[in-house]
Amino acid sequence: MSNNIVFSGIQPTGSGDMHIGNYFGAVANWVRLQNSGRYQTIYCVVNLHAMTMPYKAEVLAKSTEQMFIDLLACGLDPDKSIIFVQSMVPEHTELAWVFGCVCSYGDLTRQTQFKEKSEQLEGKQDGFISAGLFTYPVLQAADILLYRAANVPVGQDQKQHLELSRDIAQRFNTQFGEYFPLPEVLSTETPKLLALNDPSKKMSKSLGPKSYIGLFEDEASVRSKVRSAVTDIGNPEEPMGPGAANLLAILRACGKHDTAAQFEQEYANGPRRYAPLKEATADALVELTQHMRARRAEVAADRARVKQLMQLGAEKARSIAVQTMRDVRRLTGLFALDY
Ligand code: AQP
Repeated sequence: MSNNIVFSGIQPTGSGDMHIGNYFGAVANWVRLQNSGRYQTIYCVVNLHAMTMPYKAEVLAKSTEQMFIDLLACGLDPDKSIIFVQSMVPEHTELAWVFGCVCSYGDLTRQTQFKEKSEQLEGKQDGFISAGLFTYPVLQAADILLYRAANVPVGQDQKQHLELSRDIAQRFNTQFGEYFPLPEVLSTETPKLLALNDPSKKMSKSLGPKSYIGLFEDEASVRSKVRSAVTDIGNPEEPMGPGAANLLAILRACGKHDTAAQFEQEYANGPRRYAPLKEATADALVELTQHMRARRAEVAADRARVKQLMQLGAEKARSIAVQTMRDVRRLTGLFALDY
């Protein structure tokens, strides 16, 4: 069962800043899909997911609004897409409970994101690891399937969770009757950017600001981070290391295909000097972040409109979510007030 419904979400974690991994791995594609006119696109700031790691309430509230603004600045258009905040549609958590009962404990224990994030927490603060972090992929399946979306544009790190969403949909359909589509990943050409300071890991908000370039970061900071990005020593006898390849991937993602091809040709024919590559990458990123900062300032200037769009987006999302939950309650034998 396939359809043209697209759903994806982004967490407002940390300071709420989107990084270029989020942008090139997912959000830039969200905008393309929206503008293609071929899909019904639904995008969400998944603030409930951000609660699975230690956080402060006042920071979460601020960064949720900031992420909503940032999505508009990236080119999401409320006239073309449904854009909303997850906690404003309570049906997400209701469906997550139902899905928790058709998802096996064994499948959840095999999720690598839980392993990685719980390792990050071990030894930190009081070493508290929430059950929410463990059941995170169940809520993610509910996010997608509440809108019966068959298409999910995400980065490579989310592939395993998507497979679990398919298993959950499949098990639900087998037990209660064919209802949910089996969602598929829509990947970009940049499905995984690596951390600048440790290219053995993916660029990630939770690895701290040295690992990523924020999409709205200022020039001095962009240049300094790219300058100190970890690369190999440029020995042509050795294969190129992942750090240098990551810079080439960033250049290409910024649309500088010719420059990237020139560097590749140069490196194939002789020693690899990375200073010019770093400079070109920084130039491309400064161009991008300057443009994004200007867009963000424009959107943020009208806060009343932002609040209104948040409300309207949630109302549109909810009109679909309520219908799905009505069907799900009927199929699963649950009583409700309207039933
Ligand atoms: N490094 C990356 N390269 C390509 N795509 C990426 N994504 C994340 N990191 C990369 C994609 O961005 C979308 C939104 O991600 P998210 O914020 O919901 O969660 P995440 O994947 O956990 O991103 P972070 O930065 O690693 O956040 P923290 O550290 O807070 O968990 C997703 O589609 C993701 O694939």
